[in-house]
Amino acid sequence: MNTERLERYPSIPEAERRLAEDLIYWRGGDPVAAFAAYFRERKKAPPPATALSLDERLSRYIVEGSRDGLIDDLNAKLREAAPLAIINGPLMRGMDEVGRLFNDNQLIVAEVLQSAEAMKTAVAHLEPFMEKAESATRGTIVLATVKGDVHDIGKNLVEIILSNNGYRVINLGIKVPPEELIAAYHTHKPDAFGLSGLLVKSAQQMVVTAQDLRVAAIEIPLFVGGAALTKKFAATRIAAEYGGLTLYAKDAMEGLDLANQLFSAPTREALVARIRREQTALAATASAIRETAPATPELAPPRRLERVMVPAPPDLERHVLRDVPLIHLYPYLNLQMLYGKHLGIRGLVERLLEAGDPKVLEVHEIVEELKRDAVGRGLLHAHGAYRWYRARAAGDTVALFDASGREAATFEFPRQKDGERLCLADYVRDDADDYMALFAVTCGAGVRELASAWKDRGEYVRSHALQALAIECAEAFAEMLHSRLRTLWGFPDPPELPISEKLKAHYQGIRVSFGYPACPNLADQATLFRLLEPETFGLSLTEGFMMDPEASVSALVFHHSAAKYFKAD
Ligand code: B12
Repeated sequence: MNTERLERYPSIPEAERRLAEDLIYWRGGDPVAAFAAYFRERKKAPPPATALSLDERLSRYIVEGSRDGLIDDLNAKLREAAPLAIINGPLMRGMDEVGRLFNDNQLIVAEVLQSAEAMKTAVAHLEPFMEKAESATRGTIVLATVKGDVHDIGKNLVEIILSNNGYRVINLGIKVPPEELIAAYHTHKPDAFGLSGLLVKSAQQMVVTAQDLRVAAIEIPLFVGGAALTKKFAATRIAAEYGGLTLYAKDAMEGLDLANQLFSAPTREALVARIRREQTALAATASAIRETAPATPELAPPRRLERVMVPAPPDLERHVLRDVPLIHLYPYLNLQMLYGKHLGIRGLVERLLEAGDPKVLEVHEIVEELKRDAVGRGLLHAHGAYRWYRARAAGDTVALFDASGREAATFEFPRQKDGERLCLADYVRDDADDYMALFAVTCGAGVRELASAWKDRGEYVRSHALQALAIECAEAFAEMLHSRLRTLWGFPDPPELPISEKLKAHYQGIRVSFGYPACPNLADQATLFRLLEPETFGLSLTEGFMMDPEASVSALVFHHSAAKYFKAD
C-alpha cells in the first residue's frame, strides 16, 4: 500500500465519511447500495486536487503529508514568489492546519510526522534558492535531555515538530549538564531552552538546572516536558527557581503552540500573563495544602499476609541471554502502547484492527515493515540477564543470599501509610527460605544512532517508529522473560492463557521495577546492576540511575499468589 496516496480522514467530506461509517457499522436500510450509488457517481468528478489553486495545493501537500507532485508545484510557485515567502506562506499555513487538526483530535502523531516529512522535503528543495543571510526562523531553541537522563524519543519528537514549524533547533542530545547549556547559550544565543527528562529524578535535575541558569544570569524562556513532570511541579519547583519564564508542555504539539504564542508579538503578553497567573495559583494551592496538612494519623498495624508455599527455582546462577530472536518477543508487544501511546491511534487498537480501521492499518503497515527490517537487517538486538536469589524478609527489608549462603544485598521497601499498609517485603517469607528473581533486559543497542541518522535524513516516521518499537520490545522482552521464569520456577501459566491476558498481569506473582510506585527508590538500581552485571552486554547505569540505552527494563519478580501492584506512599 502506498500510504502517501491515502486520503486523510479530515480531508474526506463529512457526507462521504458518513456513508463509509454506515457501511462499516451497518447502519441504515441498505448501506451498501447507498455507498455504491454515491461513489459510482463520484468517480466521474474531477480529482479534488486539480480544482485547487497552487497555494492551496502546496498547503495540502503538508496537511496530507504527501510529496506526490510537491516538487513540480514548488518549482511552479518559485516562478512567482521568493522561497522564503513560500515557506512562510502556503507551507507554514499547511503546518498550522496540521497543528489545528491534531489539537482537534483529527490527526495522530504518525500523520503529524508525515506532514513534517513533507515540510522538510519542501524546505530542502527551496533552500538552495535562498540568499545565504535569509532565514525563515521564528526563533532559536536549544533542546536537551537533562544530566543523568538518556531519554531521547520524547525530546526528538519535540525537535521534529519545532524544527518543521519554523524554529531553529539545536539538539544537544542526552545527559546534558547545566554547564553545557550555559556554554550553548553563549555560543548559539538562543531565544529559549527546552529541557526534557523521563523520570522524577530528571524533574528534580531540572530544578538544579534552573538554579544554575539563574546563577549564570540567564533568563530566556525555559520550556520543560517529560513523562514524570507535571504542570504543578513545573510551577512550584522549577519556575520558583528560575529567573525567566518557565513553560510546561504536556506534549510536543502543546510545546509548539506555546512557542508560537510566545514568539509572536500580538499573543506574547497575554500568554506570559496567563502562565504567571496559573503558576501563582498553583504555588498558592500547594502552600495552602502544606499548611493544612493533617497531623499524621495513628498508623494501623500492617496485616500479615498468608505465608505461602515456596516454589524452588531451578538454580541460583546468573543467566545471560544474548541476541534473543526478536520473533520470540513480538507476540508480547503491547499494541495499545505501541500504536496508541507512541504513534497516536485513539481508541482500542485491537478492536480497530479487527474492524479494519484505515488509520490503524496504516500504522500497522509501518510497524510491520520495521519489525521485518529489525529482524532481517539486524536493526534491533535483545539482550538480558536474570538470576534467582534466596531471599528472607525482616520487617520492611528483604535480604538476598547467593548460592553459598552469603548475603548479597538488602532492599528496604516503603510501606503504605494507610489502607492495606502493603510493603513488597510482605511477599517474601520471614520465617523460612524464600526466593526472588531479578532481571535486566535491553533492546536499545544502536537505536539512538540509527534513529538520529534517519531523523537527520527527514525520515521522521521511521525514526520515531524505530525508537517506539525498541522501547516496546524491551517491555515485551520483560513480559516474555517473566513468563519464562514462572515456567522455570514451577508455576507456569495455564496453557490456554492468551498473551493478551499476560499483558494484563493475569498470572501468579508480580514484576515490579525500581522507580515504580511500590519501590520508588531508583538508587536501588545500582544494587541490581551490581548483582546482574548487565554491563557485559552493553547496558550501563547513568549517575541518575537511568539505564543506557533508553530501551531497557529492570525488574524484581515475586512469586506470592496474593502479590499485586500498589502505590507505597
Ligand atoms: C513507555 C514507558 C517506558 C518505556 C520507554 C520510556 C521512554 N523513554 O519513553 C520503557 C519500557 C523502556 C520504560 C522503562 C522505564 N520506566 Co517507564 N514509562 C513509560 C510510560 C508508560 C510512558 C512514557 C512515554 O509516554 N514515553 C513516550 C514519550 C514520547 O513520551 P514523553 O517522554 O512523555 O514525551 C512527550 C511529552 O512528555 C513532551 N515532552 C517531553 N520532553 C519535552 C521537552 C520539551 C521542551 C517539551 C516542550 C515537551 C516535552 O513531548 C513528548 C512528545 O509528545 C510512563 C508512564 C506514563 N504514563 O507516562 C512510564 C514511566 C515514565 N516509567 C517509569 C520508570 C520508573 C521506568 C524505569 C526506571 C523502570 C525500570 N526500572 O525498568 C525504566 C527506565 C528506563 C531506563 N532507560 O532507565 C516511571 C517514572 C517514575 C519515576 N520514579 O521516575 C513512569 C512515570 C511510570 C510510573 N508511573 O511509575 N518506560
